[in-house]
Amino acid sequence: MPKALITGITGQDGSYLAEFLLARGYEVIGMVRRTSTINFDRIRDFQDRIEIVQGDLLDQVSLINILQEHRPNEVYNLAAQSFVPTSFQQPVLTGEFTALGVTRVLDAIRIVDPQIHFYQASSSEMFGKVHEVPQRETTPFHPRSPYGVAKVYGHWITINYRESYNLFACSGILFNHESPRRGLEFVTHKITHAVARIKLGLADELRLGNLEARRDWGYAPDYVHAMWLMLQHDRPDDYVVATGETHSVREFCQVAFDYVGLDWEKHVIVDPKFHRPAEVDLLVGDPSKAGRILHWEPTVTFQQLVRIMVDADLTALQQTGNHSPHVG
Ligand code: NAP
Ligand code: F7E
Repeated sequence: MPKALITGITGQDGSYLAEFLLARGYEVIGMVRRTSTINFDRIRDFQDRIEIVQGDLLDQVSLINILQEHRPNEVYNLAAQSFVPTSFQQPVLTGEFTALGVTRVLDAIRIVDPQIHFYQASSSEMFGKVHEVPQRETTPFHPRSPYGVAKVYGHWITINYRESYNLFACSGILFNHESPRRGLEFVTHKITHAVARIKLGLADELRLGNLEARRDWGYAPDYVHAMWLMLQHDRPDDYVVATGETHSVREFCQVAFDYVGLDWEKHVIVDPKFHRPAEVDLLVGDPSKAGRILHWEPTVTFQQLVRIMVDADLTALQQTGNHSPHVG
């Protein structure tokens, strides 16, 4: 039975990846950091089928010990401080988690078992102020936030360990991917949750920042499939994972409000509080390399994604009377 270690298992992607690997007969080890209150909402449904171990990207010894004790065949490094606005408020901590944390995991692999296949969660935020449209694996990086800068470091240290120590280390440059399990602070879930609340008469307005920003939004379960495919290939490499379509925040609002028969312009208020010190205006990926080599392609369209998320929020609110953001 193959064994996989997932850092960040309590996050959106970690929870989908764990389910995906369990369905393929993997033994799944999930690394969680110590917190005073346990937050296993996203993994509650299959918690008894995985092994939870305590460790932290800030603590090298904990990473080495986990690898020595569990001897996984594959390591998926999904843990990170992943919210861009927080990276402006806590730039040093973001660098510790999201940049240096990658080196700690790679070095633990180099020390304990260099045969491990390693996946690094790189990001389209690395392209930032884009140098070409669409963005592909060879597009130069120009990050626009401490988060983006940290991800560039994580990307290059992954390549460096592959070239220096011959590790099977892959970097997936994933464009935004969403789901009902997305954190409520990210714009897609913030919108669909507000749409559901407004529809049910629980709220009346939605305050947002830049409505003109454009993103290439895909469906998270499709994207964890791509992560796995990278580690099954006979050669480690880096891949853009995206839909190839771009839509603005404004369009996302339109489609989400329309779906429940509401006029978005009556409810959305632009609040400068949500503007960022530097913005990423336009992202759209070219996933043709992943299509050609991994035979990966997205299965959910933009319209379907919006509907999946609005439906899940409506159902959760109707069932609980309040929100249950991470379930579904
Ligand atoms: P997420 O929901 O924010 O989950 C992040 C995970 O990292 C959580 O499980 C969190 O644990 C864990 N974590 C944070 N700091 C840690 C530390 N010091 N030690 C151990 N664990 C720590 O993120 P996601 O959307 O699933 O994304 C997964 C990865 O892909 C991240 O690296 C993200 O930057 C990257 N990425 C995401 C997207 C996207 O669109 N979703 C696109 C490209 C790349 P707690 O539950 O304890 O907070
Ligand atoms: O913002 C604009 C905002 O926070 C998207 C992370 O998973 O994807 C994510 O990063 C856009 C930005 O995601 C609000 O200015 C407008 O232009 O949903 P977001 P993100 O910053 O693109 C990448 C690929 C990652 O790797 C990251 O980890 O929406 N926007 N108004 C807003 N954004 C938020 N959050 N809230 C607003 O009110």
